[in-house]
Amino acid sequence: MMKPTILQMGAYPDWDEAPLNQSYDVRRYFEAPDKAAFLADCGPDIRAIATRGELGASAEVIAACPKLEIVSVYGVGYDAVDLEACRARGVRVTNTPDVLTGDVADLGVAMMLALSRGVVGAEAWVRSGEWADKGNYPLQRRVWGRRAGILGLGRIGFEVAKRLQGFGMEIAYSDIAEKPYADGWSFVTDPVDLAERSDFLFVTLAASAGTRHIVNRAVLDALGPEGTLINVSRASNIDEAALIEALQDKRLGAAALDVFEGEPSIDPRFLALPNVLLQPHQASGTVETRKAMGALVRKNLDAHFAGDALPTPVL
Ligand code: 8YV
Repeated sequence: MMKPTILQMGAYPDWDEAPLNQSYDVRRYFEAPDKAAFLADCGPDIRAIATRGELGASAEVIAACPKLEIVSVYGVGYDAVDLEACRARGVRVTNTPDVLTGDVADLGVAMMLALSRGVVGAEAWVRSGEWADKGNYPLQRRVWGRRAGILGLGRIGFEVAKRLQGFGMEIAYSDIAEKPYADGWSFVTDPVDLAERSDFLFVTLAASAGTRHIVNRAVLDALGPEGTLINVSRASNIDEAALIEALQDKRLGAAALDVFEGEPSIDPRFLALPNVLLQPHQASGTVETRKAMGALVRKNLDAHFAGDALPTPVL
């Protein structure tokens, strides 16, 4: 039987490349020097797109693949997939929820601890010899017992909150509705109110057109000069220009960010800020989780081509 032809939007680890190539005739979009010519050549044969959360599949790519049946996303976020274009054509979409939840929550909490306790700067203090030359590292800020706000109490927000409970933190959250599983955590409807009552504001919302810049100047000002913003969701949830200004003006205390507009190129103004912790979109980046994500991408593709129910459908 002929292998279905699939379009691969970005690189995967070797342990995913091998089985993918075994089952499918894989066309590597990300390696093509001339993307338009590449699509014009192989687009008519493509039956599936295998992509990554941040790469998605644009309306243009989808339109270039008239026989497209399914888009399988390596990631829980599918905001970069043009869902309208898929819906209009009856193209199925899948993602990789659940398998990455714990790791994303872990990194969010690690970022809070690292930033608040100055872990990165303190390590540099030891290595540079400043400890011996200048004495003790400047005092930092406590985490345990302080106030946390969770913007978006979905799977990831819930796991963050559970972890923060272990630090004896006071927890509040915002979401479209009160969650029955948020036992003992305060529900706050307005993100500005949530920020006002938070020392650490975690952004754990699934991104969509409706959540774009939900963290705006008003939210940042409510979080204030003693507050810290932590984003492990998508850059589009935050007004990045307003964030940079608030950090520069010290109207906002600090920010720990795993995602950026236009990543992997980031706004160079971030690099000049002392009050930020910058991460290279690596919240789901453990061997264990990435193996589970790759397996789920293939399970969805395999189920589709076998005519079985999709394990984790979005559309
Ligand atoms: C990945 C992600 O970093 O789950 C998501 O939505 O963005 C990530 O887990 C990404 O898809 C890997 O490239």
